[in-house]
Amino acid sequence: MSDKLEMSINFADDTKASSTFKGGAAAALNRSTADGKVIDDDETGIVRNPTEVERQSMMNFVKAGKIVESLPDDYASVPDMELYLPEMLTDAVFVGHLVTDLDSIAGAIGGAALYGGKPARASKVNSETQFALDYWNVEKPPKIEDVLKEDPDSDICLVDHQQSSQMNPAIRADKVVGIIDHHALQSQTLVTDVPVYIDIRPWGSMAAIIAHTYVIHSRRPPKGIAGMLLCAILSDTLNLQGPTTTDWDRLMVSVLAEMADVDDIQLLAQKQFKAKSQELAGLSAHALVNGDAKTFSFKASGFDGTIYFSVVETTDDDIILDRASELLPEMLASKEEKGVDMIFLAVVNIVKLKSKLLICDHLAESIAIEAFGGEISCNGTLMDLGNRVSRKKEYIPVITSVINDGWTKPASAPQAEWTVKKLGHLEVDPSDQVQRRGSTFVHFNPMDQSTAIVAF
Ligand SMILES: [Mn+2]
Repeated sequence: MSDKLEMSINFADDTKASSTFKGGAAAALNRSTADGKVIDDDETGIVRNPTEVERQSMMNFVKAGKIVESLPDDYASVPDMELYLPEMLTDAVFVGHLVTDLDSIAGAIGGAALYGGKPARASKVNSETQFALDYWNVEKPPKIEDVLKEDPDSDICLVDHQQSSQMNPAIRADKVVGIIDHHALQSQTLVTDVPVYIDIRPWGSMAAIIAHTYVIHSRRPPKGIAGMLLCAILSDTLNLQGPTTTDWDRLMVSVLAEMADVDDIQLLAQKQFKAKSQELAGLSAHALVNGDAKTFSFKASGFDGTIYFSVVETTDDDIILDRASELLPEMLASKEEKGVDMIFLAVVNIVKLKSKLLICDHLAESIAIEAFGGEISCNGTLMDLGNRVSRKKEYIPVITSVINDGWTKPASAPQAEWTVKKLGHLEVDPSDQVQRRGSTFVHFNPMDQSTAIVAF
């Protein structure tokens, strides 16, 4: 366990009883154990490591609570100097990028509410965004085309982008009065004739910038907007795990969770990822493997180590399983990166209520055979788990009994299909997906016993 985590747990213990702050951490704190774990399920009593978003919220919830508590109920009592907001944004239309995402929609809604403008959407909202709108009961912003048809002279504040190629074509460049963004300034950055209001910060999400601006202007966003901004940070940072995540994103997650009254940040993140998984086109292999993963520790005679268990819930598991040659190496890379001993990825079809398990090495295969005994295909990399669908109730308890009942590592190790040659690094692509780049793997083909180097 890291020193940081140890500190947070002690800290949490001191404040658990007395604190009225939540900051998304209430559930994790209530379920935390003396040795820094979290009870995953009351019935089975199985414990796991805190997820990153739980770990961060357990570290930040008191700080965040105090920040929120310090905001005046009536900000008119704050000196004007501290309330400065750029007048040029008043009445502007706030709009995000094409192929729009949650950060763009939440940023437009939050920015419009903060600066006194109107939100709009640049394109159709995705399933993750629709989830957040429904969850927080916030109205979907109108189409930018419709807003501009009604009022063609509207000023525009671009949020979550500043590249002209990402702008909705209905927007005239000379109407842009503001840009609030967190992306690099590249060759297609918008050119303007006059100075515009610009707030670009190298943070993990645009929503964190809006949240922070609310706070430094002594304002509280309404609960629904705080919730939208919270979900947007979780989306862009892959639940605070992405490489662009900053301490500001981490702190704003706790501040917004406090404002939005969130008890269980992990549960919210899980529900959101499930909604995101309904549209698989934009999901990277890294996001699929790490979007909803939990780490379980074991201490038995035959196995003393950790298992990283990922779940992707989807309506179309074939689309995911078709990407096995991308997912299996990513599983191995994530295993190495997270420093765990074993990794599984269960792909759950939530319509048929059936699941399949991706297996990337012989250790995992051996446990899976004893635990589930399902039919194995694809050279030992895929097991049919039948109608099991719950990690909490049906996967982990069975694996736990197998290990506690004396499972031991198989003696001989057949050549693995995939091995990591070079881990590479994580980066955030232009559509804000966390991707692995610069990695190489060795692929062994058991059919003809050949090997090949595959780069991602
Ligand atoms: Mn963004």
